Amino acid sequence: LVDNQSATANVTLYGANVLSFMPKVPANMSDLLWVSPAAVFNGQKPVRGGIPICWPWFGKHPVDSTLPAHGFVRNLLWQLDSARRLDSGATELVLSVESSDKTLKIWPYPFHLALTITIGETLSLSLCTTNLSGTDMVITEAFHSYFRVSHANQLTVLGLENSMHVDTLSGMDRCLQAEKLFLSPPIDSVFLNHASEVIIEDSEFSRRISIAKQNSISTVVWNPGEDVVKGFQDIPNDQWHTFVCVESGNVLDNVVTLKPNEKHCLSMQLSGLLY
Ligand code: TA6
Repeated sequence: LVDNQSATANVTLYGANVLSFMPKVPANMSDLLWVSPAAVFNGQKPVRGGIPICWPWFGKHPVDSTLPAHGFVRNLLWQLDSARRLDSGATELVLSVESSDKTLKIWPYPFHLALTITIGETLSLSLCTTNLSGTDMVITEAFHSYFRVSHANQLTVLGLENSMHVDTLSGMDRCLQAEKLFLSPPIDSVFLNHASEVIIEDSEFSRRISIAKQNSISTVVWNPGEDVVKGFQDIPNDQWHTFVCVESGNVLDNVVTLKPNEKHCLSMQLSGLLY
């Protein structure tokens, strides 16, 4: 648990998941992040909520369906390399995980992966991949962020305009996302070639959540809706509307290729504004 002058936050080393972020300014800003009341914390299954790290692939493994969805680092215990207070008063945590015999069996590439979390008036995450193999490394990745909202079908998502929309619920055809997005779950949409800030506008909470990002050209918007949620043991059926996932990463066509010894950092900044 981190509690400084700007915010409180809760981070678990299992999957390097930021489970909670509550800025202290403006006062009474409720948690920006959502964790399911039925989340499992047994170290056997990723916690349903917070900001799960999808790496080194997003979604189903492209070839081997027996491999876990969204890669394998959200199922690993990460190590805490450092925790320090910055001059700004923010708290900086560095967590990391490296390839091992276990990971090399799943994915034959030596790697180092570090997550730098900066907890201040905004929450910043930077996921840095270093390719320790002697060949090119191709990854997809995402911060699979769960945001707490008033009602998932009363939200507007701004900033996706002019990106390429892939509605994974109705096939994989691509069309231009011309307008801002009015959510009506179920939704499982990928926005490709999208690099800009996204705003979740939640009028009932009078809150805008800003999601800014760097080195990311994909955004995914997901909410299962009242039927599909029944297939998730760790989401109560009557809670489907209390969250939306807006995921910042590089997915589907937007793969990242790292040369040997190359380092790539996916970064994101979250902040809440009351209006
Ligand atoms: O981000 C969208 C998605 O890929 C959905 O298709 C759904 O599977 C969701 O992620 C949750 O995946 P998980 O493996 O965390 O249950």
